Amino acid sequence: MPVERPRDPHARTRTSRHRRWTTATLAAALVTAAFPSASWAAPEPAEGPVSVWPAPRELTHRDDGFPLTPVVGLVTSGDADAATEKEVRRVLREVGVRRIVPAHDGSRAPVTVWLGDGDRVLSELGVAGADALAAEGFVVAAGHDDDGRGQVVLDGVDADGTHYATQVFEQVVRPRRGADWVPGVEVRDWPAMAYRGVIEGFYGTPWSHEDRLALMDYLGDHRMNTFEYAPKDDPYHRERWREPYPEQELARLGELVDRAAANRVDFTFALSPGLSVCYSSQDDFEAVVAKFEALYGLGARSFNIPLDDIDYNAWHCDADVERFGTGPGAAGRAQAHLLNRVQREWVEAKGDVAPLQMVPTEYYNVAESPYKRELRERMDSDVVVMWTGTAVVPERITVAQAERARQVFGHEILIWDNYPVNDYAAGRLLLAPFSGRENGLSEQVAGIVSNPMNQAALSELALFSFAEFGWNDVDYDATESWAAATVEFAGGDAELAAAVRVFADLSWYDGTLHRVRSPRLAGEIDEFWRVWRSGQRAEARARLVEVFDSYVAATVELRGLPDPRARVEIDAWLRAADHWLAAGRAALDMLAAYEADDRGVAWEHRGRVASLVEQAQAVRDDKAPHSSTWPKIADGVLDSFLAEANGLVDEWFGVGVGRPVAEVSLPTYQQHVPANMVDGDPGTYFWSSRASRVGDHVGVDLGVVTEIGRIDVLMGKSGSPDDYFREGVLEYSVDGEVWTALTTASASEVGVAAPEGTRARYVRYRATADGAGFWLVVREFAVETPELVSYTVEAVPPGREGSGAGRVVDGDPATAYVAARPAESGEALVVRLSRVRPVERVVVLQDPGAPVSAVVQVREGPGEWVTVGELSGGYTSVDVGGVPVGELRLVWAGGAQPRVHEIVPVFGG
Ligand code: LTM
Repeated sequence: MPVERPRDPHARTRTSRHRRWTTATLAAALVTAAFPSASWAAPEPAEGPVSVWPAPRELTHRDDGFPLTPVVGLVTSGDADAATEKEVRRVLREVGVRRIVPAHDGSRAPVTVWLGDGDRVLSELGVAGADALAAEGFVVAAGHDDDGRGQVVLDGVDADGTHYATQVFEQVVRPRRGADWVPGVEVRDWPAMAYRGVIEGFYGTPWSHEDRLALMDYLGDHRMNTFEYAPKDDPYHRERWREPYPEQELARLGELVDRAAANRVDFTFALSPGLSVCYSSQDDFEAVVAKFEALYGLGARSFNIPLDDIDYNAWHCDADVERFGTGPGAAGRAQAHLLNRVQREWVEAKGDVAPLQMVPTEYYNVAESPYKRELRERMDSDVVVMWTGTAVVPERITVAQAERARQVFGHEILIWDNYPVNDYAAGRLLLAPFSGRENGLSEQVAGIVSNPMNQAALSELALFSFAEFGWNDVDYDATESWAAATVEFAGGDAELAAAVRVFADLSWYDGTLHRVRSPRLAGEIDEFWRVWRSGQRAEARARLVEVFDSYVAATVELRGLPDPRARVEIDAWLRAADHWLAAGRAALDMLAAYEADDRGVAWEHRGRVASLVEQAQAVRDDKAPHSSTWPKIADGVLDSFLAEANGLVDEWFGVGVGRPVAEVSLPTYQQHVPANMVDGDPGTYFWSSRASRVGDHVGVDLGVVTEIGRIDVLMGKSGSPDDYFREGVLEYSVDGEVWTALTTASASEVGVAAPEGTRARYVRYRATADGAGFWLVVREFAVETPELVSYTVEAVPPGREGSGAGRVVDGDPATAYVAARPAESGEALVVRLSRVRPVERVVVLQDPGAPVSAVVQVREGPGEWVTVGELSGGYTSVDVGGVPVGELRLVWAGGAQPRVHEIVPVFGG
């Protein structure tokens, strides 16, 4: 019979703890009980392929399935422990079996379950037993014996294997009217990796006790056998490692150890002494052992000493310098010394403790080094080394890299996979497929554990795939596994699962495994602009409305996720998504008004866009580090769409024309956008989100070719004084293609006067050396442009703090002058131009929700003001008639508090 690899991501899912059809099955079983012989004549159920996860290596469908009868025989053997027998009894009861008859070598019951062995029946079924399989392997066989009786064999190579066979049996049995059905099936399966599971090893808010308890069940349900307790922000794990756990916390750890054991999960206790340890100290050795002893007393039998994220050039006692010397090689010797003592004097002495694990300080590469050589040559060969790949969060981990890791560390390798951990990506949920791990890694490594997100329940989406990869990395398919994971995550609800996949697109990018931003939405937005530019604007808008609505529908669905913890964890992201998507819809309304040539309505929608973005950016999750910023939703895609739509209408309003626009080649860190470089305020700044490299540049586009004078580039800031280009060249260009150097520099502040008569449209400062790992801050990129008009503003009442009068001429309608108090009649806001120019119109953009009355006046210079119009509503355009203007003002009628976003003189001539 052919070997199949069944995948049906939309199949009903259930776990041993979430079984949901007991009553119906029991009723069906009762009917069968009344007519026992009828059961054999029962028709075949409508069968699809059997769905088992993690996906088995070998699954063969047979045609000799049978219904479960109310009385079932149970034969147990040495490869089954009491817990598994209890489990199989629970499963049988839940599928409607009323009486389980113990038997030694078979029973006369119409159906018999053989737990742990069943060689005779296996040979009747023509199925090979589990004996030759790897540890934890198992065989599940169901079919008719020679007498036509139903036989189920759950044959593990060991007790764990038999337990897993029981889990598979529960997944295989399918509910059916009348009696649950056992399909004829043969499953042979075994794990590829010995360690499969999770390391809670992140920074930020640690998981709650309830999260950890739930995780133990999740691991057990998914054939994962490892939980490593290593939360960076548990003080007793790292900062205060020498101190014993307070009684209450120890009691909780005890509960975790117990729950892990009940799920066949090895609870690995990790202690990180590297911030302060004296490697040669007897006291510190004893402190490590004392901490381990406390956990051993609770039942833990697996231990780890992570030495990641420490400065291995710094010693914490003179004795270490004397004994080991200095430098990374010395660190390797020192660490090997302490670990060997723990392994040999404690682990081995105990006799029932798993080999010690450790995380080397150089955990993120495979380069040969004095440090690794010392570990390789001196550390006890039993110690298992954790390794994250060739980066802290590598996009890919290949078999060749893992092989190299094994060679260079000289020890068994356990992958600490920094996915889906999000402590380095504040505001991001990592919901995309677990990808980039090469099939066949199990040839080189002993296991893989996931470092998950601060959000425990949402991490299960990725953990599902870790379970599959650890069990059978050879056949693993990231996209398929992700689809199956969403179905389980959605409690088997296919629509909800689809919504999870839709929503995940908004939370796709992590900069590491997933470097593309919101691929579906990005594609739709590209298509929108293509169709828009082709002139089919209404069609383009209609399609994008549908797309936004599909995401909105997904957020509504996700509020119904079955796990209440997941609902709480995702809430901030759903709220943020609602605001961003509403902003997207508002932008489309704004573009509709643009099409209809209605500036007033467009301005109202422009205001809605800004306010929705503000609301989105005000949302906070409560877990560190995510509480420090807003939840990221399609950032770089949806916000770029809004910026492009805003830019289009702003230009139409006349805003920003003839003003410098900041241009940068580096990505932006949080809200420190490039526009901050050209806002005239050195208190705001552009900040890159990565280190600068040769070829990176920052600069301005002046919009027109014009005369340029002095140029000042102010980089770095207090707190980040090193965030500047180490070496660079300041250059200008007329066309953006051919550049002329003005000066080179290597300081954080660069200033130079362009030779008289220099004309340019573009000015930039380009890095000619790497930034030595430092990011880039640019407080101001100022270019004197004597031919262009600049503005000064004076306002009575003055602006509120952070909303000064300068905002009315900053070229950004999203910002506003907000008067500190209501204006009195006759008070005014005055805008002075650096040069007198003929003005055709003055556009005033006020808060459309609270427009204030004022008259608009202009004059060329000192002398009489001429009234040219009045403010009316949010958007006002007043004809000036092309007269020369040096100043203009708004004279308030009084009584209300002005909020003016922009004042735009539209020049003639
Ligand atoms: O990856 C390791 C070995 N150590 C730390 C983790 O604690 C942290 O969660 C990840 C992700 O930020 N990076 C690390 O370097």
